[in-house]
Amino acid sequence: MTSYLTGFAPGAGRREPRAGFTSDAPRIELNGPWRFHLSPSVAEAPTGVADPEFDDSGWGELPVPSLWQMHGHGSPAYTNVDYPFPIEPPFVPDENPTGDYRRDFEVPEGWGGDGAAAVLRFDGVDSCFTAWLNGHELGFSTGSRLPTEFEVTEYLRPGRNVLAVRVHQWSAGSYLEDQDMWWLSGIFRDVTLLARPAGALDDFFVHAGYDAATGAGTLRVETSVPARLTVAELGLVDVPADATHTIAAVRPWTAETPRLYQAELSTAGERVPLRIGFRTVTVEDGLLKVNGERVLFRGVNRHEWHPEHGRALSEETMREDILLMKRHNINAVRTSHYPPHQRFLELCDELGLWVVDECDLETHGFLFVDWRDNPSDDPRWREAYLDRMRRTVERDKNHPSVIMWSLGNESGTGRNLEEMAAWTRRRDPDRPIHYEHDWDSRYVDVYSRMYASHEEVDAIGRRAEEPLEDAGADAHRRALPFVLCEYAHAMGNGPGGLTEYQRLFETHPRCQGGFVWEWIDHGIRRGDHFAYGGDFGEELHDGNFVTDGLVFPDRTPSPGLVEYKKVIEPVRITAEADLLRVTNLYDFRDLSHLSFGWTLEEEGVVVADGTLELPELPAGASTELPVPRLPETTGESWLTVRAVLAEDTPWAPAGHEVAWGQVAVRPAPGAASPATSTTGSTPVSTSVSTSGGTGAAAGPVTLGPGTFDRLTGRLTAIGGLALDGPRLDLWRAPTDNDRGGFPAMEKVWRGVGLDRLRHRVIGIDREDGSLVVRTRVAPAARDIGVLATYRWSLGAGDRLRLTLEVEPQGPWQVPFPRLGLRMALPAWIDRVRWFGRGPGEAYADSRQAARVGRFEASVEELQTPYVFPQENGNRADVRWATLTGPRGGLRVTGEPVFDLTARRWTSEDLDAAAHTVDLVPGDAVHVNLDLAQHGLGTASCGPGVLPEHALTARAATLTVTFAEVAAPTE
Ligand code: IPT
Repeated sequence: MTSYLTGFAPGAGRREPRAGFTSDAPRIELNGPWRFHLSPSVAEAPTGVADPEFDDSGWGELPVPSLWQMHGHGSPAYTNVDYPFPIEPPFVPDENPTGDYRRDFEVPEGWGGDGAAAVLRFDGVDSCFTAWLNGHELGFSTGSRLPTEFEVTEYLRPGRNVLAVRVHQWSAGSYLEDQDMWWLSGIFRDVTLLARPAGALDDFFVHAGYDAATGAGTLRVETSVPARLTVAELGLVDVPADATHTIAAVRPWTAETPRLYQAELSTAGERVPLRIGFRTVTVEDGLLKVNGERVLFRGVNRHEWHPEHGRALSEETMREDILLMKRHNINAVRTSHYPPHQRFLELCDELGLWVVDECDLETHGFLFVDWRDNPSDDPRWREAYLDRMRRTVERDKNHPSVIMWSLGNESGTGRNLEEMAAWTRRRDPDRPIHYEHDWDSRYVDVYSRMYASHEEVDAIGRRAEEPLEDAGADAHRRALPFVLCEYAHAMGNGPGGLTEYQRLFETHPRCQGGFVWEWIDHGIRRGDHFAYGGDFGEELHDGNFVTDGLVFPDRTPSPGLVEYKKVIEPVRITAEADLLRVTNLYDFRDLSHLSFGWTLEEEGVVVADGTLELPELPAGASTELPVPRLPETTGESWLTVRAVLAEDTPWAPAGHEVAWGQVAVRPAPGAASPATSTTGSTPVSTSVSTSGGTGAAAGPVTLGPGTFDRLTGRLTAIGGLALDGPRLDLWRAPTDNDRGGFPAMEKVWRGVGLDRLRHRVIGIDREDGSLVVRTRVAPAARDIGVLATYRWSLGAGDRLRLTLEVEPQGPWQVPFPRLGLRMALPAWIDRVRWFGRGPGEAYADSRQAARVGRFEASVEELQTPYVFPQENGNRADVRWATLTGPRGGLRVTGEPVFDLTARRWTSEDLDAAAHTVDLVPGDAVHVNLDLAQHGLGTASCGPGVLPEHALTARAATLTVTFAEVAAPTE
């Protein structure tokens, strides 16, 4: 009965794949509540469900489209590469959750007109289903994210019709759907009944090319039945569709300028509105070109995700994704790893994004059995592979945004992939073919890799990569353009190193950019936090590897996205001597859609502003402008130049910031002078040494406003502000990137005991009016350590000045996670104001987006809620900060700068937490004042921290001063 579940055939009874389109022909939407019943196995599923008279009154309801695990039936499960069932293709487990769906619907008499046919369309069902209309079996289908159509003319009747659908979680098709995402099931895209009037158009293929040399467009629409074409704007009125029409001058379609022409195809039976974009994609001179120009992908990999609905997305959510992408300077999407909902591609056509449309295919789990029996090279699966590719290409072939086909992801190599490529090339010679796992690039048009290091990308950019053994294959690949179809794994805090990649893409024409992995965290909303792999009791899972996006599950941009936006900005504003340099990094357009303004800030306060006039600047060009005349300032001053949208666009309002640059026009006046009180006007009240073990009877030690513990030498109060004074801190709650890589930095750090350092006081002495506390900080069981010397003195204005001197001892072979001070302030502290980089967090290798300015935030707002808690929230290059509350607070000033973190829990709490809800405010605000932190890198999948961003263990000095801030007077 269910042999189709474990057969190699991709389906039966289905219509031939064809273009996805809507027309004026009648249609009946079958979305909405359906009757639903879930059985734990096929054997336990009810019988007779196809019978129109079947009694489903005992069943519940489930919305279509949706995924049943997102509605409390069964549970989501997450694995990345692992198949969650034994690898014995094509067999699947007996425990195969099976969902029965039923609904009825009315069809009006004479629907569709005389001689009309009817087609039932499923846009996506995960993973395998059979459908019955009025008791008649229509067929079955696999290919979860691909459309299936059944001819239902002979079974449809006027009046009440009953549709039954049985969906299985597992099928042979599941072996081809091992994408890194939640395993979820059900009818998750639209279901529609389409009338096909007599003489209706079954399929069509728009060929709309652009000749960059002449500006001419050519248009031909292949149609399944003779059709007429009208593009009024181009003077084409009711011309034969399937003939080549040359239009002397058209405006081309690009992702930057998504010009679409409204058109209409008509046949005897129907009218189809079309939107045509003229563009030509080629691989020439070793480069991928659109309309004759090399393009640079500032891309992301996009899975379809919503924290409550899973992969069943509303149009609103799709639009939100694209608006967010456009607003963050992203110009390209790889539809990892399956064709998206069709509406998404329509929106890409309209709003402008380059799309690499990827087939619904991945067999990655065969990696763990050395690719034995990989379906990609097994002729029994040939039909299923070709079926998936045909359904992808046929559905999406009319989208100008789709500029490349991708065969799938991580499926090894083999004949079936090769055949997919060959079929695609025949069917659509106008789009290049992509497939990453074919490292030799034998059947693709673009050399693609994932997570290659900067060094390797540089070599590839110079066409100096390691040669392939076969000289012919090597020559072929070396002549291809290069893209990183995945890079910069955006898991947790990071990615670091984006700037260095971008520099390579801008240096080597062959390197045409890449697609950050990935767009969104696939966290599932659970009460007040987001769940990830393992949270649903899965016996096998890959934890939080599923939350690795540039936006959080609720689509709040993460700092990684903000950084990416800055790194890939299409306009670069820099300064050289007294000149501003503006470079147009668009591939096609000039800058006339932007207006340029500047502000001068002194100590972060705006003191002047103005606008800049730019000469016409074509794509790729740059210009120099004199720095505007600026008023005299005395404090540290920065000129910020911004490029904003001059007018509203469909994706952002006028005023939206596209790019910016900052120039220091006046440095900070000389750093605060060192201690002024060496004369002893406010002497240290006593000098003690712990060595003699002098009793605790004597009072505390004081220095100016500072009170110190006589045994530990730690500051316990400044004036009336009680605190847990600063001491050396080297530890940070490991980031996902610290936890990845071979070896993982986290392991290395824990291995040497950096998470369990102990402090031993060597001596507390008075030296020239200073209080000097010497300590040694080291972990148990190791002989490495750090000498930490705290020199406290009095600075100007009775400020307490601290110089921390750090000197590593012993064979340190690991970088420090961080190097600085930690302290604890009373819990009533709630506001932080600072002059430094902001407004967001910044780290050594992810700091382009943080500009110098004056910022303010609550302690809560300083936290970045990474789905899996980890180090976050660092504010860089802080000149001064105040941490205050209703009772006053503390002012910290750097000499010259420090990095600042403030949170209501410790790094240890962060380290121990598994979900954001585990972080509970304690009875203090914990503050880190750092000289530096180790970079972030992207080792959760990819290269680690570049050497220039590593925090090598070395002797170092950090100087900061502290002053109490008085309570505000009412
Ligand atoms: C790569 C996959 O293509 C992608 O789907 C995702 O799993 C990503 O890794 C990590 O999040 S494959 C990896 C083994 C390089």
